[in-house]
Amino acid sequence: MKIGVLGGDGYCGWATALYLSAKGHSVAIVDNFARRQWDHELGVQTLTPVRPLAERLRKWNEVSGKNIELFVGDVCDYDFLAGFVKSFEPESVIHFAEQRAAPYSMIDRKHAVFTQVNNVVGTLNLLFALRELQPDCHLVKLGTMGEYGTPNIDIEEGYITVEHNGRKDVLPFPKQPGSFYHLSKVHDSHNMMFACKIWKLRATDLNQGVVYGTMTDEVALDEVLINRFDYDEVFGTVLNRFCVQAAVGHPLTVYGKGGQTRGFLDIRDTVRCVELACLNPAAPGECRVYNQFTEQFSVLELAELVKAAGKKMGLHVDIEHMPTPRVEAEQHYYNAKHSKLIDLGLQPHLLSDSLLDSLMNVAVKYRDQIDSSLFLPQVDWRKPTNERRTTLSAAAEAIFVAGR
Ligand code: NAD
Ligand code: USQ
Repeated sequence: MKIGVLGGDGYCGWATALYLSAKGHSVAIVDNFARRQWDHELGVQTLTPVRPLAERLRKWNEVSGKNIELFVGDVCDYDFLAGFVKSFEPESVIHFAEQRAAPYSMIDRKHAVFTQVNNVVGTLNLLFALRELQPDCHLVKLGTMGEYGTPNIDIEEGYITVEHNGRKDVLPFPKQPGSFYHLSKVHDSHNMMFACKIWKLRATDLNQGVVYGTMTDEVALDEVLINRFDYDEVFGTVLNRFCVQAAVGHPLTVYGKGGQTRGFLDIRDTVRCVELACLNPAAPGECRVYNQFTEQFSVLELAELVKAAGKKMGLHVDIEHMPTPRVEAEQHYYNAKHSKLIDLGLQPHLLSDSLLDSLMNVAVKYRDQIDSSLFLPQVDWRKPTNERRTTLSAAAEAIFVAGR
């Protein structure tokens, strides 16, 4: 297939682009390198030595003999995006190109506005470009499990049958997201459902859980291909952070009681899920939703697992409960359905099999690069204005100004 990977310089996008290319699909990456600028803005760096995209693509060509096309630009720039769709003519577009950190969206007003403009406008532009130029193309869009929040009932895959006053209907599952970032995904979901209904576009919304790990078969071929491993308080996801903290003997930063339960998946399952969605496209007019995760854990369970894995490696690991900077339930019911991708053939990698190889070993290997000052949370959901952080990167500022 001809597959466009929007956000292909990022964590999920890079692993996915290489995996699909290795499988023989014809792949093009679209990215404006915004994420690299946000790292500079915050003064943070991924643990692993991520190379410039052009260098990564040259190395991929050298080791695999395959070519990935590159379109550098902003999906919020309609002319650029339409130019990509017109020239590449994708059969599937995978849309990863958003600002994806909940803490980044909660820094202050500017970062909240920027996150929602970047994410919602990018997706709207894509919907319009597909309608105008490539209406049969299947949109595979990354949503998030966090759109649902933590309701006191089972979470379905996108839709729920409701009986009310003697009548029955299938309706979108209620959304109760926990950050302005997660809210941007809810807005995207609504825009996609509406566009599929009125224009008969075809779309799959992949409500992904928290991704962990850095190694995939393709990334492991050469260090120049290495993927991101974020561990700072803004972009670092919880399991990656705990492994890096364990590697340098820093107590694991469990927010509050640690009963926050989420769905998790290995990056190797992210790439496979996306491929399964592409190979089994939605029908015209259909906006289907898959919950994309393989196992659920509480934050405290993860901390205990990392502590035990650390012990096997001779590391002494402590767990520290600290006041949560977020507004979220610290103990709650959580049971989210996730069978649709399994039904399509996903064979999950389990955390118990990959914790040491794919995570702890990488954290220990790059231990010298770890900056412990990035561990403690500074972004506080209850106090959004932090003067130190009110400067946006130049690219973000331009989008903020355009969208305010
Ligand atoms: P990432 O920040 O590593 O990658 C995102 C990429 O998109 C970056 O390379 C960035 O430069 C690019 N980008 C952002 N805005 C853009 C724009 N306007 N134009 C062009 N390029 C743009 O993020 P990730 O972890 O790879 O996440 C990818 C997607 O998956 C996001 O939509 C995220 O919400 C979703 N997701 C991620 C996780 C996770 O744990 N990482 C979990 C669930 C869902
Ligand atoms: N947490 C800690 N200690 C830490 C870091 C986080 O206890 O040091 C807790 C958080 O309070 C939260 C949970 O761990 O309860 C998960 O936090 P996270 O930062 O790993 O994940 P989150 O903010 O939810 O966002 C990440 C990705 C986002 C994606 C989302 C999937 O950054 O792009 O959408 O995971 S989900 O959580 O299913 O919505």
